[in-house]
Amino acid sequence: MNEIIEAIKKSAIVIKELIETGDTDKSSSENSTGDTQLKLDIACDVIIEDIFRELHCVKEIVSEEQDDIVKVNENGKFLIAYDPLDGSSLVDVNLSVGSIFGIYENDFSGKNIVASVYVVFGPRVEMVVSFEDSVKMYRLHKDKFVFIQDLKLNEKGKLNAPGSTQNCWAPHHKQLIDDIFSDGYRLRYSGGMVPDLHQILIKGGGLFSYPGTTDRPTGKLRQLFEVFPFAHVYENAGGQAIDGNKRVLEVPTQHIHDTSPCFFGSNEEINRVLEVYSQNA
Ligand code: AFP
Repeated sequence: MNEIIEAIKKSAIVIKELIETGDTDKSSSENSTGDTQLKLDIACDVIIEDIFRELHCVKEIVSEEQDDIVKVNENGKFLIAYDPLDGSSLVDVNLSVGSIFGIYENDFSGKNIVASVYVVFGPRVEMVVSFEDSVKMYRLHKDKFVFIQDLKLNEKGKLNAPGSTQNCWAPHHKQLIDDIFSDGYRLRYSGGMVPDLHQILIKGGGLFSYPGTTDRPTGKLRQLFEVFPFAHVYENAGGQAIDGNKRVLEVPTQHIHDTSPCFFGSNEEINRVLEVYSQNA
């Protein structure tokens, strides 16, 4: 695992440089989910793939930017699913973005995720590692990641990050979000999953939701590259991650690019979601 974390640190230092100086134009290609890829998405993907290909402990990798699984070492132990630059469309407006990594054993499924890592590229570069029973945050100082703190969620927070567009929400979801705001929660949503979830984690709690909607019944966020890695982080930090009705890590994956509705947060907010969704199943 150490080898993988060191490789991610190496990729983050190169990607930071690329975000600062690289081209934010669109490329002529689309990824598997039909998003037009930016030149930056493709460049970050290549950086990470090249670094992972050097690791003996890695059996297979799969990127959000690629259609298929890439085989690395037949005798490797770990499988890695990664989103090289989530929220890349925010780079041109200079908002924070991130890389996400889910580390799996045996197969790419929620029940087999064993660790996850994300890197936030904002005014500072920070890396969060969820492994065994801890969630640890590091910060890039010059060219070294320095340990800053362990992360733990409170039972209840103050922030609400509701994803997608309101005209596509189910009525019970809209009611839930309205009620949460009526109870005094503050809106904090940048449109970048990594900084939005990082903020809730650092500030101690709240709710991030990306539900199934009329235009996307199984949500937008991808299980292997986005949802499962953050579910690992949130559960390990003492919070919860659900699909509305159950732990999202129990949702089966039929295809590597499957999406799932998802809710991440501290216990009080997630219990509230469970109550509303169980009455509207
Ligand atoms: P992009 O990678 O297309 O910028 O999408 C970012 C993202 O996948 C995730 O980071 C956000 O949480 C989510 O989309 C925002 O989606 P909405 O704009 O539909 O709320």
